[in-house]
Amino acid sequence: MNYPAVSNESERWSVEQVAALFEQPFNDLLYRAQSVHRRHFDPNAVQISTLLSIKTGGCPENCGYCSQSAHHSTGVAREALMSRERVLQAASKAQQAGATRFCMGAAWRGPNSKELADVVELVKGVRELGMETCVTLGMLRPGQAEQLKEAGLDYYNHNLDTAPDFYGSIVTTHGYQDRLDTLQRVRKAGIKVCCGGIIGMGENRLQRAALIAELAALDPPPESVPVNMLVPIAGTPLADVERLDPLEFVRTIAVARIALPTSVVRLSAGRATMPEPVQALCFLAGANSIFYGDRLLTTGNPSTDSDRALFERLGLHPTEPHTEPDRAAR
Ligand code: SAM
Ligand code: DTB
Ligand code: SF4
Repeated sequence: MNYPAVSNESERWSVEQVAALFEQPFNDLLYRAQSVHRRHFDPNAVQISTLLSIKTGGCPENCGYCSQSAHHSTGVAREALMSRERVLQAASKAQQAGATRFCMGAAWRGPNSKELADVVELVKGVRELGMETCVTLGMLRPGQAEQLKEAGLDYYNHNLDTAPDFYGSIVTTHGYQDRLDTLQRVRKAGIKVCCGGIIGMGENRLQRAALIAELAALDPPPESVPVNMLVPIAGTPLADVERLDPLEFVRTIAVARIALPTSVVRLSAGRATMPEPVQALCFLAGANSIFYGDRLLTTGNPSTDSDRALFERLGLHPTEPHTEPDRAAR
C-alpha cells in the first residue's frame, strides 16, 4: 500500500500531507488509523467524560455556531454561575453513572478574577470526589492558568475549532492567535490541553486538514482532541449550513488519529443525531473518548442507557482514569 506518510510519527505534518490522508480510499484510511490506534491504546477502551454548563448564555463573543452567544437569538436564556452545591451534585451523579472526568463549561469571553476564584472552588470540590477535572472558560489572562493548576485542574479545553483561514468567517470578536495564546498559557502552567474543533461548518476538506495540521503542530500536541460535528442551532448564522456526509466525519476522525497518534480523540458533539453504525465506524477510526450523559452544554446527547447498550454491542469498556499512553514510546 502506498501511504502518503510521515513515517516517523513524531515529525511535523504539513497541511498537504494531512490532506493526502483525506484522499486515501476509505478502507485504506481506516486500516491505517486502526493500526496506529493499536500501537498506542487499548482498542476497546473508551474514556468517558460528562459535561455541565456551569454558566450558560449571554456570551459577548460572536461564534457563528454557538447557542450561547448574545449576538444570536437562539432562545437560550442567560443564567448566573451555578452554585457549588448544584455543580457537585451533578458531578457526583455523573460519577455514579460511570464518568471518570467532569468537564465544566462557562459562556465567558474569559473569566474575571472573582469568576476564576469561584471556578477554583468548583475544581477543588470535583477533585475531592475523585474525578478528573476539566474546565472551558474562554480566554485566560497571564497568571490565571497557574491558579487553576494550583487548584488541581487536570485539563483545560480550548478549541482551535477550524482552519486559520476559515476562523474569521466563523467569529470576529477574537482571533486564532488569541486561542493559541491561551493554549500556551495552559501548557506553560502544566495543565493538560484539550483542544479540537468543529467539523461541518461549511469548511472544505483542505481546511479540515489545516485544522488537524495545526493541532498536530502544537508542541507537545494536545492530550485530548475533541472532534465535534456541528450541531446546527436555530437562530445562529450556521443554522442552515449544508449537512456534512457522515463518512467525511469518520474520515476526519481517522486522519486525526493518524496525525495525533498519542492523543485521546473524542467523538464529541453530534452523537444525538448520528446513527450508531456511524459512531461504531468512528471508534474503528480511532476515536477513544465520548461525552456521556443526556446533555452536552445546551443541546442533547444520547441517553446513558443507550450508550451503555452501544458499548455492550461493540464490546467497549471505559478507560481507567489517570491512564495515558506513554508519549515517549512513539
Ligand atoms: N466559551 C468557551 C470557549 O469558547 O472556549 C467555552 C465554551 S464553548 C461552548 C466550547 C466549544 O464547544 C467550542 O469551542 C466548540 O468547539 C464547541 N461547540 C459549541 N457549540 C457547538 C455546536 N453548536 N456544535 C458543535 N460544537 C459546538
Ligand atoms: C467540546 O469540544 N465540545 C463540548 C466541550 N468541548 C465544551 C461542547 C459541545 C457543545 C455542543 C452544543 C451545545 O450543547 O451547546
Ligand atoms: Fe460560545 Fe464560547 Fe464563543 Fe462564547 S466564546 S460564543 S460560549 S463558543
